[in-house]
Amino acid sequence: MRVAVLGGDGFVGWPTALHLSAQGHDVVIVDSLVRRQIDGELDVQSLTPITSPKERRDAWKEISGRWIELVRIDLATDYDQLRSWLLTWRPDALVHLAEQRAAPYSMKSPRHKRYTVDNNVNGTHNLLAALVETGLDAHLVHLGTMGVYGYSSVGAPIPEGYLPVSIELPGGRRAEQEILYPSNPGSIYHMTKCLDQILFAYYAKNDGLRITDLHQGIVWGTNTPETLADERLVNRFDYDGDYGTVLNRLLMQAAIGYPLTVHGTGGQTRAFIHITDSVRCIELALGSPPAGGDRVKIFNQMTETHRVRDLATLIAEMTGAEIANVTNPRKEAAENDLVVENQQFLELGLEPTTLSAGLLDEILNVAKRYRHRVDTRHIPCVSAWTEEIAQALARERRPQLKVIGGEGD
Ligand code: USQ
Repeated sequence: MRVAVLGGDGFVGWPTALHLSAQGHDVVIVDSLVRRQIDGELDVQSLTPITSPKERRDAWKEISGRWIELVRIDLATDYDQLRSWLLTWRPDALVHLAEQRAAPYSMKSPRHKRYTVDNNVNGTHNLLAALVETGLDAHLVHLGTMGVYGYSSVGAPIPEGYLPVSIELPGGRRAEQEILYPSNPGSIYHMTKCLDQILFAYYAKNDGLRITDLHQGIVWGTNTPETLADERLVNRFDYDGDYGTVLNRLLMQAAIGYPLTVHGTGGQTRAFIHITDSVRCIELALGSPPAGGDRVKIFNQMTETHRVRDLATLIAEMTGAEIANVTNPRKEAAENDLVVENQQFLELGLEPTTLSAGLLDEILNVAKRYRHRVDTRHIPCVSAWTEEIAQALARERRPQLKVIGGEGD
């Protein structure tokens, strides 16, 4: 299959491009490389030393004999370039990860809010419009988020995208329907993924586009079998307060002797998936496309749920790290339960990689190896959801780095 990975330079995109290439697909990365620019804007770097786009693709060629082309297009702004590239390359499938994916980054300022909406919504819409204009019948697989649902399950499992409802009609009869599960975004970033859902529903209905939306939980881990094949292929590991996600952050903090930053009581329950499973799910979704005219196919891409404080306790027990309950910069439920259906991927053959101590150790080791690259000023999450929270954060004393021994402890 000819597969384009849009956003293929990013945290999920890069291992996805490698995995699909290893499976024998013809892969091209389409990316504006903006994520590397944002590292510059925030003055942070990935914990792991990622190589340049050219060097990592050269290394892959050396190892696998397979070449991955890179096409620099900004989906949100370069519509004509996108359309002519589609007509030239004629992909069978597109994996769309080319969106600004950090909730804290999307909440930093009005500029960041506007950038996230402009980039994500225009990029997605340009892609849909270009598919219709070019008449290509490519399968579009989009990386959505579990966050479109909000995180409360009202005791019932969150279904895979569609909720059956029964509506009372005049005269006492009832109409049965399936509707998109009600959106309940918790940040501007999550809101853009809710808007994407409406765009997809419309284009599938009106133009018969074949679309799959993957509602993914929090990804943990850093390496996949392909990124482990050579140091130059190493994947990103974001640890900073904007792009770092909770489990990887807590492991990095434990590795350097920084108190584990639990927001509030840590009662937030979230869905998780290991990076290897994330990549495997994308492969499975590509192999199981909807037919033209079908409604959008929606999968819940997660394998387990955990409460933040339970993760912190587990890591503290493993490593002796301290836990710091800090002011939560977000406006979110302090405590929630979460039950999620993920039957579709299990039926397609996904064998979940769950959070076993062995794998946590592996990530701890990555973090220990590169701890000299951590800039502790960038660890706290300082992007506040409201002005009131920003003021509370400004009054708070930050956790301090505990001095620990040298390499190898
Ligand atoms: N949290 C802490 N301490 C930290 C960092 C986070 O307690 O040091 C808490 C947050 O307050 C939140 C939870 O951990 O309650 C998850 O935060 P996160 O930064 O790990 O995840 P989130 O912002 O939700 O976003 C991440 C990805 C996003 C993806 C989403 C899936 O960045 O691209 O869509 O996970 S989900 O969370 O299921 O919506």
